[in-house]
Amino acid sequence: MKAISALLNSVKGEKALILVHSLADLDALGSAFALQSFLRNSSIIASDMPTAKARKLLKFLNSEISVGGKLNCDVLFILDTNSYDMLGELADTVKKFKGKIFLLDHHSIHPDSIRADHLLVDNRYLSTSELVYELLKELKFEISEREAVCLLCGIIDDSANFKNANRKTFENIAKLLGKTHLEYPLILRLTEPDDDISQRIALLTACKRAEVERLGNYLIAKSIVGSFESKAAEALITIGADFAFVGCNSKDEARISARMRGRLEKELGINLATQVMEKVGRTLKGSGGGHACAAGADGHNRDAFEEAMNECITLTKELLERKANAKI
Ligand SMILES: [Mn+2]
Repeated sequence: MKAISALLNSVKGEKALILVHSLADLDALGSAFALQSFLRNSSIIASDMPTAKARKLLKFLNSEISVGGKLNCDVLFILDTNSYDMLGELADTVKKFKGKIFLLDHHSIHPDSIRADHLLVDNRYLSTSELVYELLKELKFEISEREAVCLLCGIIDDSANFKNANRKTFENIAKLLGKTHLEYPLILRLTEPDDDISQRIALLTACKRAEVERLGNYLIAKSIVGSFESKAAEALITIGADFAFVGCNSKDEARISARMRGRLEKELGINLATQVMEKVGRTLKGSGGGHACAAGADGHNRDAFEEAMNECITLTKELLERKANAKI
């Protein structure tokens, strides 16, 4: 942290671009706007449009980001991902980029990790926003109300409304709330998607189609939707599944979103990203990764979709059985 903050200080006047991942979420955009306030000569870029929730933040800020184009800068900051796959159409441009690259992220290091000159990748952080906030505190940089709201949105969203938060997160949230006159419910509303009927239909369809297997006291659910697979996987966990795998075999690629009930990471020592979805990503001839409790895989091998869905269940059952045997 100290080393990176010193380096940040040394480049703060240079022409910089802050690149957020494809389908930028509130954490990616929130951390990007906060970092941008520190870097005097910088702007934010992405390969495609941010998610609906992130666009809501953009509207609130009355701000825009650049989509696509050249990396016309001396220093490139990549936020909230360490995988080339997540950079969308800008991945190749980043590979060819000749300037300095900083990587700031809170995901586990991806096998196809982005080459960077300076990296701060720490999966103990629940969000890149919190990591950037700690960096700015280290730099004694006073953030304004606007950036405080951005960081709050990023932290709230990536901690799943504090479900995965730790003591430090609450300390940081309290400090950030102290910098804005906006009341917490209003900020929370900023992080909530506007009512979307197609999403609600997708979630209900996921429930209707769900197949559930029981292994001891654990319930493993799988389902298929046409879109919103990650929301659907979260919904299945909310209503009772311990593990949820929701797939979407779209026109261009097959995607599977995986979720595990939060407390099981400690209880079972299972990591969905490294022990399940990385393998499933290879089956789909793409990639897989993410976090212990929230992971995903995608690839262009759409014919292997069913096999990949079954692989999710088989691998999870194997992990659970191994755990049960270890107890005996
Ligand atoms: Mn994040």
